[in-house]
Amino acid sequence: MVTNLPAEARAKWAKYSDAKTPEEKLRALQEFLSAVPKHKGTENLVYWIKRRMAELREEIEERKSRRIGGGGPSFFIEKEGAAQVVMLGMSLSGKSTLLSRLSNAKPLIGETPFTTKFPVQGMVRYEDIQFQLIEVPAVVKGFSSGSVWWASRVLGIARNADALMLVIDLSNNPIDQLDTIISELTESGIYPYQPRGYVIIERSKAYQGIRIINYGKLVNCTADDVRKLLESYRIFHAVVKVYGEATMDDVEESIFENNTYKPTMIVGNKCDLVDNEVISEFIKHASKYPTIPAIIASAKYGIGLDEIPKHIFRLTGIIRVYAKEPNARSPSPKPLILRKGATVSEAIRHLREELLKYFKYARIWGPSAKYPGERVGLDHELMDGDIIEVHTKIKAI
Ligand SMILES: Nc1nc2c(ncn2[C@@H]2O[C@H](COP(=O)(O)OP(=O)(O)OP(=O)(O)O)[C@@H](O)[C@H]2O)c(=O)[nH]1
Ligand SMILES: [Mg+2]
Repeated sequence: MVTNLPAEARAKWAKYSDAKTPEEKLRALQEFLSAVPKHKGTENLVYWIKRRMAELREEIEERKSRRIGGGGPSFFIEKEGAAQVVMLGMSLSGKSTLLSRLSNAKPLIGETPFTTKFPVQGMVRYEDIQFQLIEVPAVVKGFSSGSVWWASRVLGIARNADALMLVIDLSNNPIDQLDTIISELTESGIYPYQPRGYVIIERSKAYQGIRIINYGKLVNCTADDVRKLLESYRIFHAVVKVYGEATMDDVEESIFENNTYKPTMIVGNKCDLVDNEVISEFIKHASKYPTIPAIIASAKYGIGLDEIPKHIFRLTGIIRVYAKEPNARSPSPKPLILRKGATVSEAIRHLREELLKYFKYARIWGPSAKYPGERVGLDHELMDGDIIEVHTKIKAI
């Protein structure tokens, strides 16, 4: 990007970052835009600001109409279940059919394009947990530049999801469909695969100064350059996490909250309509995106669908941990939902935060325990299927 913004613009950006309501954000962004010089280096930024402003205007409108009109169809969907997965695909690719097969939802299935005009959600069961699966109105070419009125709303939902499912009609130029959807997403700053390098900035007054954590490494810049850049945007308290090989551009992109990575899977649907050659060509092409798993299915005839919930589970990186009271014979049947890498202390935070104060040790049964009932501390890393028993310094709190 390399924007070289003047100090005035950087200060205006700080105002936007501090804004709370969509109205305040819109006003601050308008001011920021007028302070941004227009040249080649700021083209992307200006484009992004305008898109964000359009989204904010829609959000404001939507809130108003919900207040006035009550419960009509809406693009706002509350998260439910262990994770939210959004289905993206061209019209007629079979999203509604797939949703009705995998979940309790009863969406309208049509032979004419653009049958689904508003998001529809359903719950998908996987063993003892449920995922929320959302069908959104179809993706079309030019989505990332707002070619249709629902584009920015759909992209907003995708940006907010835990994972994405790209639904492709194998009987209709599947390779083209896949490449189009992926390029519309990446153009919008939503990466369905891990980008070469990216940076996440977590801002909080609770942090002392700017701390840089290198999971990957900075390229062509130093930690000090990053600190200076952040300070010029009046960011003084933050943790900066660097993944892969990240440049100063990646740091700047992340200041503008531009890019995000979503774990993604592909469903090649309508396999009943094509021969093996089409399928193997599609699979070969999909493997160009190495971190995106692809499965072949027919929603209409129920082929390949059993695999999908397991794939969703893997994508989201969820682990299930079962809490057990000391002396109880069996753990709670309802798992705590945590993410890969979660430790005992995170499990306790989900269970009952105040137990942390009185924590003495925990006992673990299951995949992460060296032996059944292993005694561990707060930093012990948990795994899917573990049982945890928390022991405190004072009894019965
Ligand atoms: N042969 C075959 N037809 C399918 C399959 N899945 C869906 N269809 C048909 O494809 C058409 C479109 O299906 P929908 O599920 O409504 O497609 P959609 O992606 O939700 O479409 P929009 O809501 O318009 O974006 C319908 O006629 C379905 O019966 C499949 O696996 N095989
Ligand atoms: Mg549909």
